[in-house]
Amino acid sequence: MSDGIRCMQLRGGSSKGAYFLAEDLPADPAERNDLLLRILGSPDDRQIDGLGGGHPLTSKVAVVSPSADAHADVDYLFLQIVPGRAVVTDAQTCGNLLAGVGPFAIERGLVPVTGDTTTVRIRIVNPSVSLVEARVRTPGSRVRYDGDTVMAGTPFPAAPIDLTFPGGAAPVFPTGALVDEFAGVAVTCVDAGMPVVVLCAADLGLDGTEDPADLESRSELRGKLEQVRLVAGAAMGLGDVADMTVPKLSIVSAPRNGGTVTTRTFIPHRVHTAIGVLGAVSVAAAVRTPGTVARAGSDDSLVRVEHPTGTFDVGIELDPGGAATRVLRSSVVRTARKISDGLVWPRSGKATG
Ligand code: NQM
Repeated sequence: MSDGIRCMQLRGGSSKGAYFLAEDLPADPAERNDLLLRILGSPDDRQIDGLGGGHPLTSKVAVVSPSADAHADVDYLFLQIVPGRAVVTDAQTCGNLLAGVGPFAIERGLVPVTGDTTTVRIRIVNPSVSLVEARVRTPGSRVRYDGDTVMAGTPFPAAPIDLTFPGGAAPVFPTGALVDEFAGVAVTCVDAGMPVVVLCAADLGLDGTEDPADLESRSELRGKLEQVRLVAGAAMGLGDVADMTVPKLSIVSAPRNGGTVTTRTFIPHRVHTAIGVLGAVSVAAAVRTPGTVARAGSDDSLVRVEHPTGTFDVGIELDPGGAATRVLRSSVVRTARKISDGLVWPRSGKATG
């Protein structure tokens, strides 16, 4: 592979990633991962020799292919390329990069435009949600990126992309309890598309509105959270999560700006400047279930999740049942924008060599 490789860069929601057709990458996962490490610039922590931006939110890959599933148009495989390490993980999906999958599939000719709005049915290959419908604005037979939708976590308005997730058969509380105590801290473990451990700010001696950089600088707090995460990950059925990017840790407190809840989210070692899409859906499921550490008041299907750079609105309908609660449907609005389309040249050799 000494030639350039076809690649499109898009901002998807409040993240940024490199999008590939599966046919443009090696079929063998080990070979593919090594190539992607070199394209993104890991294991250098600044990723100075690649496309990555030196932060988990800007070191992401989407691999898209036609789907064999009759209910989907395309398959979407998300890969987190870890900055600073030679690690590529498919243990989680990414609802932010998901926002760019519909536009990318249309641009690459995998899905025909069907009018002013084109619905792209996406099968998510990673755990733990499967089918998604993305409604992409396509006036004049082209993907429209410009628009007036303002999305917190992103400084410029763009065209809306509506994402609808059907519910799953599995309950959203994978430990079978609404509250567990791990490493002396009361938590709620929830997975409505993203495994998240929810903790109360007050239980950690926090106010809940701290800056991401402030939280990242507290080594004692980080040590405690990692202790909780390792035990919680095993209890959630994820096995040994030491080298995994899940579960995330969302610290909740009372809303400050008219929303439903305030969050600060470790993903899991850096602090998110906003909150992940499916991470927010998982928090919303906990917020609307009586008995969790995050329970907030009403049963309104709109949950307004405050985060460091604004508020993220999640629509969520639950089939209530305590620890057996299921999600019937959830929805969010995101935006995406094509940044570049062309060829990328990976660093030669082996990623770790
Ligand atoms: O939770 C970051 C992001 C994400 C993931 C992370 C995401 C999601 O904001 O669906 O989008 O939690 O690692 O891109």
